[in-house]
Amino acid sequence: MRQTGLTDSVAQLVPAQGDVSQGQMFETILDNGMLASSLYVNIALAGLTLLAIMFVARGVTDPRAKLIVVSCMMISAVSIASYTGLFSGMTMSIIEMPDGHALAGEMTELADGTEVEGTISLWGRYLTWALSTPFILLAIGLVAGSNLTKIFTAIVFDVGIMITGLAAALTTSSYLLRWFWYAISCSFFLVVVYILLVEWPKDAEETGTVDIFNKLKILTVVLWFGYTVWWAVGNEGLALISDVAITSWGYSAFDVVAKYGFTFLVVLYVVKEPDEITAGDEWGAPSGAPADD
Ligand code: RET
Repeated sequence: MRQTGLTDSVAQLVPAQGDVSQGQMFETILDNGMLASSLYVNIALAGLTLLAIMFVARGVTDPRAKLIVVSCMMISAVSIASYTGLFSGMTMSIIEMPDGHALAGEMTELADGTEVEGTISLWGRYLTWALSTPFILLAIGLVAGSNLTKIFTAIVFDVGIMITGLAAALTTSSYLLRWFWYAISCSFFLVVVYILLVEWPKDAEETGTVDIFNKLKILTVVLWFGYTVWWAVGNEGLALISDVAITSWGYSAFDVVAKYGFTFLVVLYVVKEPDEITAGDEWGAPSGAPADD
């Protein structure tokens, strides 16, 4: 069937998938229990986290505290949507690795027994990250009491990490180019690390949130480096871990702490509405709004 519009453009971007349909991809995931569970565990945990936040934070009244809570809710909401995209076979493809890659020439057997040339790429994961990680950084930046410039800078470089990571994962023309994209992505990552390790600690010190900020900072920096190293050793990089399901489970294990563990730390701190976090009823109101007295 002819594809149109957005699907057409995506089809041009995503390396040729031969005749593998979305249905065949979906069946193949279902058939691979380990791969499937690495995805639905994320959907389930995100759902439970959302429910838990709704319950724990139902009494929060301060608008600034609420913004941090909403930011945390978005981490899970985005994950539900984008992992459903992956699970349904929509944002994953069979791609043929370039010469030089350890999995070049590899064949994949689909659930219906057909053998196709290439390996499974869960490229939707990078889209997920591009949409969910900005909310992680927004939450930390707000906890640190940082300014718009630094929060914006952290977020745009973060989106840059994920989009160039997507490019690294989808490059099939040259093995070297895959690593070139990876290097670009890492340089964006260093900007985020700089903000986390140098800029925001100063802000958190001034704001008085240094204790909680330090926990979030360490958790984030350590785990985010984990993702970076995992890519290099996983099936898309050096393929020291060549199995797509194990690679996927590694990311999901990081996710549990980087998203859900992180969310609990932030929300449990914010619901107490400490003075360092709150900003009063007028916060964020249109500047011309009449005072409430
Ligand atoms: C990639 C590969 C290219 C180089 C770098 C990467 C870093 C990824 C990171 C991901 C963090 C994801 C999180 C997800 C939570 O939902 C794209 C793996 C630097 C830091 C926190």
